[in-house]
Amino acid sequence: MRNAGLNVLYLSGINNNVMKVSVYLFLFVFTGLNLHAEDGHDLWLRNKSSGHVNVECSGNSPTLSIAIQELQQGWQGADNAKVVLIVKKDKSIKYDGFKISRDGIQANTDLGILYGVYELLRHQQTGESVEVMISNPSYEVRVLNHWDNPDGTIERGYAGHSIFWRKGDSSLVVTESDKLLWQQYARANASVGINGSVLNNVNASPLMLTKEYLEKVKAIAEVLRPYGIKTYLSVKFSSPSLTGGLKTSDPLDPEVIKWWKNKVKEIYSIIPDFGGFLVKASSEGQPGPQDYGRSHADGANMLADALKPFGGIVMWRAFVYSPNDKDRARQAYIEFVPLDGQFHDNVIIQVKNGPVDFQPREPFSPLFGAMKKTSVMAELQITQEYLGQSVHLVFLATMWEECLQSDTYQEGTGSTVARCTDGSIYPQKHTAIAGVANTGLDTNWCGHHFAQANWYAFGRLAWNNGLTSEKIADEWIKLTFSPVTPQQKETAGSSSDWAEHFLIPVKQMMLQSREAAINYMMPLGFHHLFAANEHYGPGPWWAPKRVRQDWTPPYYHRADTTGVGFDRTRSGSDAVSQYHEPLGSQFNDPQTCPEEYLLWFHHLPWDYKMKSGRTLWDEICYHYDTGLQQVRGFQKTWDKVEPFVDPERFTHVQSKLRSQCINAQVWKDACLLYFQQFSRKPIPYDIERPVYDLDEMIKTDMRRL
Ligand code: GCW
Repeated sequence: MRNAGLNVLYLSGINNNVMKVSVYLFLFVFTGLNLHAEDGHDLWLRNKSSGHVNVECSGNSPTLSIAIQELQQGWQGADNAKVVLIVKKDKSIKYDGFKISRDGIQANTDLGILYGVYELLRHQQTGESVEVMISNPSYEVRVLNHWDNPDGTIERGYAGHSIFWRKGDSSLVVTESDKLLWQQYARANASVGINGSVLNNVNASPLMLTKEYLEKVKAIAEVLRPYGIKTYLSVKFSSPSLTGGLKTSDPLDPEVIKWWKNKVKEIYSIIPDFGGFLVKASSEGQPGPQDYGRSHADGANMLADALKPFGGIVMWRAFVYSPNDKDRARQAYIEFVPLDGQFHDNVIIQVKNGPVDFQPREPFSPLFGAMKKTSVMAELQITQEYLGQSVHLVFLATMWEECLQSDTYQEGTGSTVARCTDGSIYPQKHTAIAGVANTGLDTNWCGHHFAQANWYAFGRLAWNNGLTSEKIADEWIKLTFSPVTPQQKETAGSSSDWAEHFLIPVKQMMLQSREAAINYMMPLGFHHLFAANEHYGPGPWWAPKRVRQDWTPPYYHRADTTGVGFDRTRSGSDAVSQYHEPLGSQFNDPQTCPEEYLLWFHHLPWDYKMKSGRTLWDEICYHYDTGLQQVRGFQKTWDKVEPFVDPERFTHVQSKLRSQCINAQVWKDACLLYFQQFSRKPIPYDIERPVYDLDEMIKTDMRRL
């Protein structure tokens, strides 16, 4: 009743398109209760079959059984159609790719068949015609990185505790409900082509390599295996001395080498298809080879050699920076480029998309394309650490598309980040891509229903790095929100009605959402303006004395009365020179530097003339205000689509958007009032005035410490 009451009240407030609304109102009041509540747990896999399918499959394996079951449960093609599944080698099919023909699906592997089934069902369920096609993955390894700790907490997790780990007496017990959840997780991943999971935080606990924990990893691996998901672990580099009783963890010490070899052997004896290690070493206080005077290559190669006989890989992170260099953004390049050619062929260097740290917008990391004799993979962040966490609606595919399609020029025009990492340009033995997961124990997995779209998008881009965000959003909305029950279908009307009133506006909202977040948080190349270590609210002022300077916003924005921005030009930190020409010169000159990166590369006076003819200060003000207005627009869009969404998901998203709007206002007010102290100029008078008080905001943030 409560929902029906709410709906009536709410709908009566809509005043345009009166006829249509009254029809919806009628349907909604009397059938609205039947728009059955959805809690989001089914993700994009809500669609059920609408007819019978006859599946013919010569092989027999757990993966093929899943493929057959999926076809039967999700079939929406012609009733009684026949589908043949054939595992047969074909040179045009790569890795676990597949071929869909009129008769069915062919692949080199059982897993390829399963992927083909998901593709076929996706086409049916999104209304895309099913054509004869070959689909090969862009990357061999498509892996989620879980920053999950053994006690069940998740670093930068915003959707509840870990689905793998928990604290307390039952921490290592595996229950039936654990297994069910892991199976649902594996299915969701497989449905978008993800084939690996690193089960623990890169800030790794050495516990993870102990016998007890490895037994639990084994249990997880058994559930994930039929879905083609390999398990990987993050390892602490000092494990030999921390848990192995050795005096050192020096990678060149024979005892240390032996310890790792034995450990790896033990792992493969219980998890025969184990994928390998992910390593954060000599980074943010984590131990690493540099503690022993050794290089990243020494450390990575030692682990890689231990894994080699079993086919395992090392994903070695390049997220390194020390407070001593003049510019954090330059350091990974300085440390890693000289090591190019020294890494063994089962090492992949894992590089965050930008040179600093998953900011709302960064130029691509200059390491992409610069390491020509080393496998390099991109690390994207699905969890929204710096993008509103699980409160803000931000569709990240546009950001990842921007990065993957950035031209590095390293081997001539068209050397995009995608092509520099997927083996099209450099002869990499292994190709891979990683996404830092946003999943947790929340019923809807991701904390925000729209955050599911980011998990989905990562998988789709990992499979096909040329997909557009528009296509991904389109698919996801159709799979996640299309009417499934007869009542929902009736409410939605014809499919073109649904497209006009739901699909198109919601898609537009998603596609604009990241730019909106940039506008109200950090437009024009601003970065790292966050308060404290939470990385949620604004704190351009935040600089406690005890905190390293390169962890505080003033280090990045450098505002003073003469201007604002980080000078990374040739006369500044010279980070521009890490980019291949013509980019280096283009970024170096404020006239040719794209305005979205302006304050990333330049310190400019407040009255610097922008392309719009406005001063820099005015332009900053308009961007912040535009961001806020965009969020208000999203609220309107969402309110208007209420008749098409089940009440549970509708109210959940509506309430998140309200919080997002409040937070966007805080961002705008905090940044404008703070920077105004330096610009000493008025906020343009046609912009709505701030509503929060700067001193109050500063005090609140300080209290959050
Ligand atoms: O962005 C920073 C995060 C840390 C994270 C680190 C990393 C896992 O704030 O929480 O640690 O990056 O990527 O290693």
